[in-house]
Amino acid sequence: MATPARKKVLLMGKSGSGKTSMRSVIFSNYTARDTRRLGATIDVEQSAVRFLGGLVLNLWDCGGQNAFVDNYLSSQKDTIFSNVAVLIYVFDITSTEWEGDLRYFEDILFALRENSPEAGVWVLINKMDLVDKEDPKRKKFEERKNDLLNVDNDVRKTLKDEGKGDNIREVLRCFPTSIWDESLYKAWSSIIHTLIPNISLITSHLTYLRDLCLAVEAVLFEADTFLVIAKSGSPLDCDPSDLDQVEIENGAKELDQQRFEKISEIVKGFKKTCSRNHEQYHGFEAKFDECTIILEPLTRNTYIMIISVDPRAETGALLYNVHQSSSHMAEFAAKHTLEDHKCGICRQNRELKYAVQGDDDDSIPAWDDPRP
Ligand SMILES: Nc1nc2c(ncn2[C@@H]2O[C@H](COP(=O)(O)OP(=O)(O)OP(=O)(O)O)[C@@H](O)[C@H]2O)c(=O)[nH]1
Ligand SMILES: [Mg+2]
Repeated sequence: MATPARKKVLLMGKSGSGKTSMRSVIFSNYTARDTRRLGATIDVEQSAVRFLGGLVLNLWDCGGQNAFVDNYLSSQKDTIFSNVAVLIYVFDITSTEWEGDLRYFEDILFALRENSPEAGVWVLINKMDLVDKEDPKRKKFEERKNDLLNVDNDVRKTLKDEGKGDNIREVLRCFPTSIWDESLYKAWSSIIHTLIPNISLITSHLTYLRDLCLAVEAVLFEADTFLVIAKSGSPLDCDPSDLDQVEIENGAKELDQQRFEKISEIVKGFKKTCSRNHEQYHGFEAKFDECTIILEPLTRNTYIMIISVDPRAETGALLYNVHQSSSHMAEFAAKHTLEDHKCGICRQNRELKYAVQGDDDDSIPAWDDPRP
């Protein structure tokens, strides 16, 4: 039986910052309102989320009360901080104890960088909805982000001086979030995107499919969470200067940068309404004067959205292309080397390895199964 790629994800931050709320909205179909019922997390709550065939996230939701954190940093240090793929650290923007919060964060960062130097670090400054009215330009967020980057630099420098900091990956990334809007999806999509094996290959296939359909955008969503996994053209979080030709010609720079996350939030909400009414959400097609859109299951665990502005585009033709590509899209990342694949994109990328850290099992499953 093939072993999936397991990634340990630590979810940490002071009590009440919103860790369990986020987890519940993204992975357990809670609404933001439902999270008001959540109690404080006792010690560590572990859960495994199967996320596309080849990737399983082991989420460690670490209760943030001081007594628990003190244990994480002492008796449980090795258990908590070893083999971590990603640390997601959540702050409450309304906290009145910022200096203290920073000190805790610094201690956690030291423990992480020492035990899992290659782990990615994502900081989510949460509850932005509570301050956005009084601080629309988000000055407070920027100040806090700078403080965090300084802490990260200090930690690196100290570890380097001690001869320990050689493998530390890129600097931490910081997102403003609220469980009440699409910013939560934006942050989590960016995190998950970096964890998916062969994401560049998925992106190049999406781009190929977009061009084949004479479309302007093709976007991949995970079926349960509706997080954006990848999009055609340029990388998910790229600078406007890295957009590809089709995106530039179609004015992607001027479009709402949160457009896909908004769709995630809307469709997720719609799916919930459907299931409350004992209906199942299957897909969506729309033809307007200026564009045609489909949002269809692509593989067992993904949906694809294709947007075309070509007046000749028929939804039936777009659907046909999606159905035809489904099984190959599901299969291509199954192997360590893509040499024997007939697909031109796979052949071009034949050196590309199925990059699963510490896992050299040849029988790793494909990144997803074909459509049922
Ligand atoms: N306004 C607002 N409230 C939020 C947000 N995120 C979480 N909350 C609320 O914050 C409270 C605490 O959230 P939890 O998710 O339980 O906090 P936690 O970080 O898991 O806390 P511990 O388990 O004690 O570590 C809940 O009442 C949530 O509804 C947010 O983005 N905005
Ligand atoms: Mg909790």
